[in-house]
Amino acid sequence: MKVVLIAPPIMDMVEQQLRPIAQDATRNCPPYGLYLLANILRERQHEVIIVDLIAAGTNRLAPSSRIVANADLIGITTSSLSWPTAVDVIRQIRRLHVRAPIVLGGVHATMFDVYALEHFPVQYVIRGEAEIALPALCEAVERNRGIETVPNLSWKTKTNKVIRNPIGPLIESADLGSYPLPAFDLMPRGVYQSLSIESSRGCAFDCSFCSTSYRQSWRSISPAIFVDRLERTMAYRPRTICGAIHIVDDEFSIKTKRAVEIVRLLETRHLRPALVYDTRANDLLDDKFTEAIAPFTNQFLVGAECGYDEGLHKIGKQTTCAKLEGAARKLRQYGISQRANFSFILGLPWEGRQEIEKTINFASRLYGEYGVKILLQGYCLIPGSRLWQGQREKLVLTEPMYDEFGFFRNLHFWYTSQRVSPSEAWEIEDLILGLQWLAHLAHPGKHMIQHSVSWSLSKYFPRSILNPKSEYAVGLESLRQVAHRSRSERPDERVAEDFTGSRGGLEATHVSVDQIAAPIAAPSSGTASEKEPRGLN
Ligand code: B12
Ligand SMILES: C[S@@+](CC[C@H](N)C(=O)[O-])C[C@H]1O[C@@H](n2cnc3c(N)ncnc32)[C@H](O)[C@@H]1O
Ligand code: SF4
Repeated sequence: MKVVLIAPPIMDMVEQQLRPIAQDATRNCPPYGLYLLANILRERQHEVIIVDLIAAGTNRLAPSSRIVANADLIGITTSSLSWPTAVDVIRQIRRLHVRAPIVLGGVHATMFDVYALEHFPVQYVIRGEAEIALPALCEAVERNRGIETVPNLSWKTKTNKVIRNPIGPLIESADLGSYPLPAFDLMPRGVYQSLSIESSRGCAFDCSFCSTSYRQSWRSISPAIFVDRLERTMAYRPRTICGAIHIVDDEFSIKTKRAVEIVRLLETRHLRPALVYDTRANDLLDDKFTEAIAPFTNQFLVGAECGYDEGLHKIGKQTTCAKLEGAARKLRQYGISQRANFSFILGLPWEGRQEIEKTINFASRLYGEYGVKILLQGYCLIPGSRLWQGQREKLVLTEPMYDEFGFFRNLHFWYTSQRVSPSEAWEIEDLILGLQWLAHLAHPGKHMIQHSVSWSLSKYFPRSILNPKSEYAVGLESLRQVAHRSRSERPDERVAEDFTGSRGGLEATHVSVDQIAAPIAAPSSGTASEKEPRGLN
C-alpha cells in the first residue's frame, strides 16, 4: 500500500510569520523513528514517501498535496512541542478532502491517544514502539480486518468509540539491531547537520522533570552490531552538512564498559565517526570511558540540572555537585571540556531566586575553572514528566493546552511553574547577561554560556513596564489624570499630578500627606475628607 509519513516541525510566530524554531530551525538530525519506520515498511513491500516538513522548514502541505491525496495511509510523528504543527497538518489534510486514515505515533500521541482520537479527524494512534505495530496496522487496513489484534493500537470504531488494544512486548535487546537502517536515501541532501543512529533504547533512571518514554527500562544493541550499523550509516554522511553522527540514545554511556567496547571496535575497524551523544556526569568519572571516547567526540550533553545537592536529590538524578565538578575536571584532563554542554534547568517548581542563583553560580564556576560550555534552560512544563503528571492530576494542566502554536509562552504556564516574580526573573536575566558578557570576552564567538529569555517573560512582562522609574502613569492612574479638573477651577485641591516626574518611590513628592494617610479605597486625586463622588453631575 502507499504510505505517506509526515514529520511536522516545532513552529511559532516569529516576526509575524509562522517559522520553525528551536532545534528545528537548525535541523540537527533527521527524526530517527520516522525514517526507521519508512524502511521497515519498505521491507514489507509498501511504497513509502516521507514528507519531511522539518527539512522543508514549513507547515505547508500544499506542495505535497498530490502525494498526500494518493496515500492509503498517512502517518504523522508527534512530540509535544511539534503537536500544534501536527494539528495544523491534520486539518490541512482534511481540507484537501483526503479521506485516507491517519495514524499518529510518537511521544505526544502516546500520552494523549484518547484525546487525539476524540478531538481530531484521525483514526489510529500507535502507543510507544511501532516497529511491529505499524506493519501490522498496514496489513489490517489493506485487508480491512484484524484491527483488534494490532498491538499498541488505539482506534475508533464506526460509532466513534475509542478502543485501546493491549501493548505488545517491548522489543528485546537482541532484536533492536535487527531492523533496517533508517531510510536515509529519502533524506534531502544538505539540510540536516548530522545523521542519527540508535545504540540503546530507554533509560535506567526516572528524573522528575524528564519526559522520556522508556524509563527504568534500558535495552541495547550489541557493540558489534551497533558498529556495523554505524559504518553503514557513515556512508550517508555526504548528505549532511557537517557529517557528524548523533547517537539518539537517552543515555549513551549508561554502561561505560559497553561504550568502551564500542570505541575499541571503532579503533580496530579504523572508523573515525564524529559522535554527538548524551551522557551523565557519573559515567564521565570512569577514566576508561572518558579517555576512550574523547577522540571520537564532536559534541555531547551532560544532564547537570542543578548547582545544589538538594535539587539534584529532589530530581532523582543520582549524582551530586561534587560529581558534576569531578566530571568537568576529567573533561579538562582529556582535552574535551569545550565540546561538553552541561545542561542546567532554572526555575524548577520548588526553586526561588536563591536556588536559581546557586545553580547559575555553580554552572559559571564549572565554565570558569574547567572550560565546559553551559546551557541554562528555563524549566518547561513539557508533558510526560513526573512533575507534569502531578499538575495534570490536579487539572492545573490539561491536554488542550498543548494544541495551539506558542503554548509554551502561555501565561498560565508561567504562573503554574514559576516561584520568582517577573522583576526577580529580570534580575536573574541581568546576572546571566553579565556572565555571558564576561564569557564573550574570554572566548569571543564561542557562546560558552547559552541561555534564552523566557518567552512569557519578554512578552508579558517586558522590562519597560516593570521599571518603577517609568515616567508615565498607567491604567487607572492615567484615567485619574484625564479626569482632573484644572487647578484654577479647584484651587483648594492638592492633586498627585506629575507629568514629568516618576510614579511612586521617594520622587513622588507631589502626593499629599492626606493621600498617604487616606484609606486605599479613597479617590487618590481627592482628599480623604471628600465624601461625594465627583464628575457625576
Ligand atoms: C534524539 C533526541 C533529540 C534530538 C534529535 C531530534 C530528532 N530530530 O530526531 C535533538 C537534540 C535535536 C532533540 C531536540 C529536541 N527534543 Co528531543 N529527544 C531525543 C530523544 C533522546 C530520542 C528520539 C529518538 O530518536 N528516539 C528513538 C526513536 C526510535 O524513538 P521515537 O522517535 O520515539 O520513535 C518510535 C515511536 O515513538 C514511534 N513513532 C515515532 N514516530 C512515529 C510516527 C508514526 C506514524 C507512528 C505510527 C509511530 C511513530 O515509533 C518509533 C519506533 O518505535 C528523545 C527521547 C527518546 N528516548 O525518545 C528526546 C525527546 C523526544 N526530546 C524532547 C524534547 C523536549 C526536545 C526539544 C524540545 C528540546 C529543546 N529544548 O529544544 C527539542 C525538540 C525537537 C523536536 N523536533 O521535537 C522530549 C519530548 C517530550 C515531549 N513530551 O514531547 C524527549 C522525550 C526527551 C525528554 N527526555 O524529555 N531531541
Ligand atoms: C533530554 S535531557 C537528557 C539528558 C541526559 N539523558 C542526562 O540525563 O544526562 C537533556 C537536557 O534537557 C534539559 N531538559 C529536559 N527537560 C526539560 C524541561 N522540561 N525543562 C527544561 N529543561 C529540560 C535538561 O537539562 C536535560 O538534562
Ligand atoms: S534526564 Fe536523562 S537520566 Fe534522567 S530520566 Fe531523562 S534521560 Fe534518563
